[in-house]
Amino acid sequence: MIRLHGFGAAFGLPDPSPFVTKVEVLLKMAGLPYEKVRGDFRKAPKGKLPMIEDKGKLIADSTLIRFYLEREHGVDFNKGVSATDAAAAWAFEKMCEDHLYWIVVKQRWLDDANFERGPAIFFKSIPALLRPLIVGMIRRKVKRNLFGQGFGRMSDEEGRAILSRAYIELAAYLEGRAYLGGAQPCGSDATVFAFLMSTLVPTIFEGYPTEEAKKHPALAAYVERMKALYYPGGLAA
Ligand SMILES: N[C@@H](CCC(=O)N[C@@H](CS)C(=O)NCC(=O)O)C(=O)O
Repeated sequence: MIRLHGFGAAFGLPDPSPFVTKVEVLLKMAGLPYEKVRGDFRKAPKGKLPMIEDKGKLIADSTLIRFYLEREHGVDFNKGVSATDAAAAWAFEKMCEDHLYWIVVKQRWLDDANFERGPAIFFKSIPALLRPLIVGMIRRKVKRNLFGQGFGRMSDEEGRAILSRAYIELAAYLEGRAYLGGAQPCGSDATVFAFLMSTLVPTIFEGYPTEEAKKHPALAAYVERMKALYYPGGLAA
């Protein structure tokens, strides 16, 4: 059975990492049996999660995992989807991974109040005396990554302008279609669903990523449709 290495349910989400949830939904779409295990990103081939273990191999990176499932398990995530729809869906997927993701990281990790309400729980097992040191080190690393990526150099106003356009275009695209794939979900729906949930589901985080997402009922309706299909028993299931 495939083992999906993630961080474990948190913030009302199946996993705090949308990349892990993306892979979980891909596995559900493929109908492949899997079990979720608590991973250690320091032991992962690319130093990040998700990764999967299958047939004695470790495969890292959510997109490479998708390619692996297509190649090794013969899954066609775009079955019945037109080439034009698949192309647009792929572009939206990468918009979520390269824009939305980093903005959410900034919201959760750099804002002190959000950090205390959220990611701080990941460090609770560290002895109290050491904790501030480790927390400070990791938050500085996240800040450096955000600076390198670019959103770390932007004001909230600038980040909001870019994110709000992403939501406007996505909501417009979803107008009149149930899924990115059309009448049925395609592989990229796993991604867009996971990333939209990261702003729409947790109730503990404040800031513009959540405020902007809530302006578009089409996005919330889309998340509900996907939830009903892939998490009918609730997000922890
Ligand atoms: N491109 C990777 C991104 C995965 C990723 O960024 N994972 C984060 C959690 S959301 C991580 O493990 N970060 C640990 C680190 O950067 O040290 C994918 O698609 O799987």
